[in-house]
Amino acid sequence: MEFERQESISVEDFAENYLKLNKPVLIGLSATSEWRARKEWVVATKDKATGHINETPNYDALLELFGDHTVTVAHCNQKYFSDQERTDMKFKNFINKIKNKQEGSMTTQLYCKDWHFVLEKPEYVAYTTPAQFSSDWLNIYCQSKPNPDDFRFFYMGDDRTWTPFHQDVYSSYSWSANICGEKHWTFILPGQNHLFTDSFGNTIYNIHDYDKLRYPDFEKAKKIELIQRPGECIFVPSNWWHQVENRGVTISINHNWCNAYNVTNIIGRLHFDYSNVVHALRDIQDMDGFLEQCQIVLKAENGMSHSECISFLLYIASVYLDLANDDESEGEDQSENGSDDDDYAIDPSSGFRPDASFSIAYADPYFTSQPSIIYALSRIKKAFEMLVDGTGISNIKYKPVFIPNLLETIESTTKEIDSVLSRN
Ligand SMILES: O=C(O)CCC(=O)C(=O)O
Ligand SMILES: [Fe+2]
Repeated sequence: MEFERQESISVEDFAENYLKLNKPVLIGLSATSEWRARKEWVVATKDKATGHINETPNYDALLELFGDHTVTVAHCNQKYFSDQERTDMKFKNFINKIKNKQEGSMTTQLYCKDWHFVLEKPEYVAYTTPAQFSSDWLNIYCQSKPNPDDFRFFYMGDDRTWTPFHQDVYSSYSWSANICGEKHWTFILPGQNHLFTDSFGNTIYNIHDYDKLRYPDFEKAKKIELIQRPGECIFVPSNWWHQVENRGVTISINHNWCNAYNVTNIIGRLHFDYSNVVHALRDIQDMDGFLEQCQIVLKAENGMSHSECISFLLYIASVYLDLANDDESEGEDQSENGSDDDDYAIDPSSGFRPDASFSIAYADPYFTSQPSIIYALSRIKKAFEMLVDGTGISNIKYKPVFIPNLLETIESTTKEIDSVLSRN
């Protein structure tokens, strides 16, 4: 299978052909051409050997911007469980290590990853999210929290740094834009997990160097490979396994995100991870508080408990219900800011601040059109159903527990969704 490339693509075509079909695509330079990061973080240099013009990091600009920040750096030659060993260091020390070896042929194998640079320096607007990726429920929700966090990252790695074989957190999508350097991506087509999973559930760490006795059939796996160049942007679909290698010092910006098209995958993954936790803790199944314990372990190992997932969905539901009701009451008297805060079905004890205006400002108009609102609400309803039924949990005897009142709030929110769906 060939990797698809689109020089530029409308939001609607992207939704129809890639979000809906959950297929990867590479978008050409159009998405990033105006970014400050593309203009200020790179310099054009002439390759001594070939005479070609290359884009390399503008170390001085990067040092001035971020030098004193602390970043997490992976040591790509040191395996740590299913990931790489990581340490914290000042960004300036990281840059100096990479810079000072430049004359030699060696690589430091150092890879600065998952750095929340927007949260740390919001006043420096390095980029704008391409419209195709702007229906981003995960980041909208994270930024609405009393202590906002996010899934917006800065990556910078020396030549030959790499990211082990994985699928993305929570079955989210990712988009990743290259600022300089090249990324070599390998995607394994969906439906082949059995080829890279052993009988204990362990998956391959490095697809270019793995134990052929343990994974004898992996060489038969169907894959797609792609080289991503500076300024190009890649869409990584939900649940697709992939590995990435950098060629040349490489900088990228990426988001993990989700929306109406993959929200049910988020629940499927939560239930898969939960089933594994129930299984891992099987020796204490008869203990009091077993189900609560499972939620604590689920949160610690996978980042999200059931209650948090529900709070996330309730928040997003409140945003879309507000949009739907605003639309409905167009022309009627509205409150000053055009929204009606009393309409939120969110549980106040969850501590989340409904702020529909944030999401409206953030998403491309295509994603807030009436058909998109209806589609989103129907997918949220489906996700609630899966949560309540325990769809995908391997041993339904151990249905997950939620914090008190969440079930009732799901019920009342579903009723509100139904009333919107029935009038459309
Ligand atoms: O760029 C990398 O090293 C990894 C990026 C990745 O895995 C992703 O964007 O999903
Ligand atoms: Fe990834």
